[in-house]
Amino acid sequence: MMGPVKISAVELRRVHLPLVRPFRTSFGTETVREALVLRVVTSDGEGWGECGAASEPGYSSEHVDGAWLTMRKFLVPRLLDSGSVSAAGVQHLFAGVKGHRMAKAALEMAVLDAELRSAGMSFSEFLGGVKEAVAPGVSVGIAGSVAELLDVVAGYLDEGYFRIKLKIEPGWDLEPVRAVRERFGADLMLQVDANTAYGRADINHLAKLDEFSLLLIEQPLDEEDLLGHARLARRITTPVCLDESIVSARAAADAISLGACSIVNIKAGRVGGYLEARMVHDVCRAHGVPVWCGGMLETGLGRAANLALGALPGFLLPGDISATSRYYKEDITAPFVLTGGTIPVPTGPGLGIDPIQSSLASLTTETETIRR
Ligand code: NPQ
Ligand code: MG
Repeated sequence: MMGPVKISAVELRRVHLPLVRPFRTSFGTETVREALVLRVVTSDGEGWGECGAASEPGYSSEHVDGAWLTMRKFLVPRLLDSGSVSAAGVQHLFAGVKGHRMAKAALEMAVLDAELRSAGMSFSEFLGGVKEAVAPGVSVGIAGSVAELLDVVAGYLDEGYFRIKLKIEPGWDLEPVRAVRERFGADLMLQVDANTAYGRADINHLAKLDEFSLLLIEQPLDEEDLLGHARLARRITTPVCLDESIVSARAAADAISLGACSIVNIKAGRVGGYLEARMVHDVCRAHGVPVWCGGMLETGLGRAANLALGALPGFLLPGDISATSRYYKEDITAPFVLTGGTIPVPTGPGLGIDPIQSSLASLTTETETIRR
């Protein structure tokens, strides 16, 4: 049975995971994933959480230092003062704090993990997962040249990835997409992600992507520009998918009603937690809108939770859930690997995976423990 947990301490931890290759997007290049992971200590166990925020506020307004401060100063005291708390009640405790969804999501994840570990139930079972494994997709950064991009994509296809997502930006769009489509053929599941790099004036240009039969174009315009996305969606045949704009189940419902998207990328951090992520899934499913699981270069902890989320029935497209080796040589957990072309959804209690203490220790650059 699930029941509330009493939290006695929250341990914040900064980890540095070097990437196996630089990851370039329209908003910058990352060579090391700096992540904020945390542990809640309860009366009968512990729970682990991970914050999606990056070092810099390039993807969204949140970043590691900001999330750390927000947790220490505003969020963790509310958890510690609450007596006992259930994951379902965490957002209510945080209601007086506006925004900071990734910081809130990380704490909710840890409380949920603690609760589920105590109850002996997995994330997937709790969320309503129906799949035992998920099809892996891969997000491919902007390359130095088209030749280099083709080599990288060929490597991922050899490894068994089902779907390729190319990062695009003005000046790196039609040519690389054409080259990948020509080299790998019409059957390749191919999509693009602009991370808000275009404007409404680029609508005619983006329409030129239609000839490549892409699965979707992800977040071409500003995160606040739902109307622009609706106009774009009427002008092009490629389905429009939103990522950055979808910050809640309500935002998803509004975007769908406006015609701003016909597919939704779900990231738990961006929407404030795995419970809100499930609601985004439910809203989209009720509208017949397919969803897929986004990625934030998670450690094994976030990757485990994303696998559970991706097991829900509305996740109809392969997500940005890759094997650990796509990003990291060493992680804080045992690696997730492609087995028989898919990645198994963890089945153990909670996240179903634990940090490896020696790896966690060697990759950690800072810790802070907050007690009652
Ligand atoms: C996206 N993720 O879908 C994001 C963007 C992204 C897998 O494409 C550090 C931390 C670097 C988070 C780079 C993928 C990141 C990051 C890109 C997220 O838009
Ligand atoms: Mg995206």
